[in-house]
Amino acid sequence: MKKLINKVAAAALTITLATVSGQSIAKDSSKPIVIPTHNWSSQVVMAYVIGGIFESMGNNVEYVPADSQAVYESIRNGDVTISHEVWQSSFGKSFYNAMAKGGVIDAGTHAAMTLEEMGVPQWVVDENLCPGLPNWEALKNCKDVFATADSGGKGRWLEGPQSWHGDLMPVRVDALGLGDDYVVKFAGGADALWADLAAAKKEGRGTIIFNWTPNFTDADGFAFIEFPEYTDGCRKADGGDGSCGSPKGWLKKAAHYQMPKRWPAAYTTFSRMSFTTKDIGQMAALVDIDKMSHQDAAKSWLADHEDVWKPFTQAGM
Ligand code: TMO
Repeated sequence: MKKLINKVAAAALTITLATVSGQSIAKDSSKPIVIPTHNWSSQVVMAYVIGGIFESMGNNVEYVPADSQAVYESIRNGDVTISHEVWQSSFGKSFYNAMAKGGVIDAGTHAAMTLEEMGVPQWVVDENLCPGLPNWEALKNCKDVFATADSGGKGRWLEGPQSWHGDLMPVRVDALGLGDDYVVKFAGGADALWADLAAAKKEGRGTIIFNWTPNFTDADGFAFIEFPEYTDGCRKADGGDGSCGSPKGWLKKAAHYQMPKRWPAAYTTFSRMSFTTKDIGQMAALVDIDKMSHQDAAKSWLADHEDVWKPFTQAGM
């Protein structure tokens, strides 16, 4: 009797496996997968990298320029299919707000850890332009080091475009009691941050800019300022007083909730995608150092790193 049961069980298992492998060849929709592009280099290059990977699998893709906060609502309602760089500090709140309304899924986390923070080029620390940096309290004695023509005698923080995280830094300056000595100016785009880095180096002047890692600046050395530690709820938008730094954060992927059903193969691949600090730094450097177009950078990256991305497409093989 026991033997018979085993035989029956074995036969059932065989049938189950056959069925599962049969179902795994579900076909993706030929409708385009919509991939958003934002206004920093790694994100745009990675958009074309991921689009290239989907195309290599026979999928159709479409790219749309999108606001980096509003995109989560667009994913929720299906106008955009994915977001491939959800940075915790800047976009975590919008991502989870959209998810809570229904329609956005968490499609996994990249290997790279992230930080989005104000800082100075490493040489500013090495040459001791503001003794005590990168501890934030050193700023109390250095406003003149960071003054610029447009800063009204105060030290200047050159923030990224306001679309990235609104009044986060102006609130922080005041919350830390630095408002009398520092003023926040918003850059028109990421290129203005890199232009200021280059100009400051040439002129030998200190500069405080918003920057992040992974980025192309990882290679040169960039010192992020150490502010009071981030804790859940410390920001003004979350009910706190705002006197905290940014989290050492995650980098996630998001998808429209119907992507797994409409494009099962592409979704499986997307969920397995995980880029490292090195991968993302390379994608940014191809544009910001090598001056390639985003599309050419993506082609070049895909050609040189098949060992990284091909395995993402080979689930269950
Ligand atoms: C969202 N960003 C990486 C520019 O901080």
